[in-house]
Amino acid sequence: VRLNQLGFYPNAAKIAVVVGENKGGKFFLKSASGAKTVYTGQLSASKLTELSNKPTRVADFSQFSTPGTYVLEIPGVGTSYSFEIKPQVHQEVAAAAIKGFYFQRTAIDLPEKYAGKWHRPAGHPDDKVLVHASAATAQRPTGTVISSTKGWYDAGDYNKYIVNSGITMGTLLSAYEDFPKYYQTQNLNIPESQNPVPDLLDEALWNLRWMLTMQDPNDGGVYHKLTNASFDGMVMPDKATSPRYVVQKGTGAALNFAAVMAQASRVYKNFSKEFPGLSDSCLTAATKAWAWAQKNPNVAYEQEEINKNFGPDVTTGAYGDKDFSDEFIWAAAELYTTTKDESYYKAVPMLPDAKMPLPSWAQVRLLGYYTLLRNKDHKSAAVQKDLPEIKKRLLQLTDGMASGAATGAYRTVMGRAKEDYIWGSSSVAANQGIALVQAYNLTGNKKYLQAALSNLDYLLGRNAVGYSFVTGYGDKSTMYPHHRPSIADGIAEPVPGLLSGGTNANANKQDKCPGYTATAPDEMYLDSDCSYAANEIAINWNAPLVYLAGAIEALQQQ
Ligand code: 9MR
Repeated sequence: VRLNQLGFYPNAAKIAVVVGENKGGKFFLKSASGAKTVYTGQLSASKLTELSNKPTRVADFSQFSTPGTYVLEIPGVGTSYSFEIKPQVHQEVAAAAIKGFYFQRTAIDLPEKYAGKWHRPAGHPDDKVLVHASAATAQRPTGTVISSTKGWYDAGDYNKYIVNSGITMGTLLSAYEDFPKYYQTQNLNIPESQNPVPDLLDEALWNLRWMLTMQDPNDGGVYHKLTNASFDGMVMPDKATSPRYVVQKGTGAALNFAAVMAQASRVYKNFSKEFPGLSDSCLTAATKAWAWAQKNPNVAYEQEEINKNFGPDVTTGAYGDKDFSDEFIWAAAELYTTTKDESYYKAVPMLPDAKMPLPSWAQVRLLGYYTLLRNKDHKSAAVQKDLPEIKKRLLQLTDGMASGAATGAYRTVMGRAKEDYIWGSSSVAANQGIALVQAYNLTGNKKYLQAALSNLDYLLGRNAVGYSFVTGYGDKSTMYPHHRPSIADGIAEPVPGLLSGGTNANANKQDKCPGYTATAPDEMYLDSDCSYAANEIAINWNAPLVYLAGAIEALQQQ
């Protein structure tokens, strides 16, 4: 019995999916003890979809709305985990997903007071980082020592990548821009919780401060990443002490940086009392990086090429995007929105084709479109002309998602096509959810919100493998993520609030971890720390979870 293992809002859809052969039949919603039946319903006829190799039946008890703790009983199949029906049913997981970033902090002790049993000493101060030969300039020759401290670990590894920080920060800052009231009162129990700034923005600032150090003040260019030469073993952060490098500057890094800094300048301007000068510094940094990218519009980070020419060889994550048309769109949209200077908008083909590609680290076009849609105060005639078209395209995209949810094996938007099950597919589900929330914000049409909720249900257990992909949340959740601290700390439970990359149709071929048994794309998942292609965690996956869970909580009364 597959369902959101946390539960349901009283007035929203409530769906469970029963996997197996049986036809039809009744289901019973019972009080948690099993003593009392509170609702009886009819399972849908079983259905075999192309993607899933198992037939499924649907138990829909949306009509039942009384708060409480319940189980679902399916005769001949079994009983579900117990779950709740209540308001704010995702409040804790929404907060935990942000707290997950606190656990990823470099360069600071995580004391028990904030980190509970996952407390640990600081790792990677990054106050003595070497300029790699690939990044050498006259002012900063090979081996120059720079300080590039703070920031989050990218994922299960200990490196810091500008490109991936881009979409992560953009998504978190957008969560705040879309739902400022919701975040105003949230308390995450982090070191900065006592200041008047929303904890989400305090947490994001930890990474923003690092990003600022990745710009070379001499030319405005931005280093692609701060990294070891090769991945660390499965050890705690403070035990991983090999030399760290900043590597070649690139167009992707410069534009991701420019976009984030321009957005941050806007967001932190409201907190100039707490952070004097920050907003201005961000904007200056953004314009310098933009200028660098104008002069260097096509510098890709090609790791193999770099290793042919420079040493030491760098073999960590590449984030090797080669197409920067979408990064230009995003950076232009942010710079225009913050400065109101139309020349940024006009510098780039903003609607190069009719595509609406779902956001990922390599594809950030929609982040720019979301920003244009959410900021209503447009003086630019060029923007005013394009906006109706952008809105139309977004609604086309999300209409397809919303109608698709009704036909899938698990009645989620996620999994309409095999292509959804890629490396980090959990972020596909979450980013589909964000697109749907954007559509809801534009139209007020609840069908978008319901469809978005179906993907939160997916992430929390209504999926073919029956896992909640969020560590620490759900009866059967990811326990052995490819996440060095979770494995090395000797604590049974993984660090909480982290989103596993999840089901990945090619994971068995990519990480070759023994133990995969799946035959269908929606079942290729293994809860093992060696399955890095299906069970790593990453900041660019957690961020859309933060957005989706927070948005659903903020909008739950709608
Ligand atoms: O998220 C990335 C995914 O899209 C790629 O297919 C994969 C292989 O290149 O890399 C993923 O990113 C990893 C990064 O390179 C290093 N840190 C961990 C990231 C998540 O697995």
